Amino acid sequence: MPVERTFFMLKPDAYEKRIVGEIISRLERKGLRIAGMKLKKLSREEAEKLYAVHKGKPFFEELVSFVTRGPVVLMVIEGDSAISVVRNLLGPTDGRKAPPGTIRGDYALSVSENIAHASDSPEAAEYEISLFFDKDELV
Ligand code: IDP
Ligand code: MG
Repeated sequence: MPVERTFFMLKPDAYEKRIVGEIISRLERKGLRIAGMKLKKLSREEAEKLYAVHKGKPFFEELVSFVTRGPVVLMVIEGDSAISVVRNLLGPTDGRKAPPGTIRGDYALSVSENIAHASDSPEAAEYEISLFFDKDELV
């Protein structure tokens, strides 16, 4: 099993609900390791870069204004098959349909405000990590 790094972001709704620690605990309890972490309020430009693949979709503006409305926690998570493992822990996009036991299934009731983001492929992970972390900021 390959050791991978994935980009994980706790969105402003997680920060507002004071569940940042709880969600990070779930990742650690799984056996994943924190390789990088920052608390930051994203600029519009940063949000547009992170969600560049969604530019032009009907929810794009709502998404950018949501993820820029308050602080987010930017993280690099490392472990065996971390990209797919973290996506599976997070659960499907729509919190109303996400199964119990997943992060979104347990904490989200919305398709837009759904607690966290995680990279969905090795290419996305590399791009998303590079948006927010220099090499010397990862341990
Ligand atoms: P993902 O976060 O599960 O990978 P994506 O389809 O990549 O889901 O969408 C990115 C983000 O855009 C979602 O996490 C959610 O915040 C928002 N989003 C996706 N689809 C909708 C929608 O239909 N309405 C409103 N927001 C949406
Ligand atoms: Mg996505």
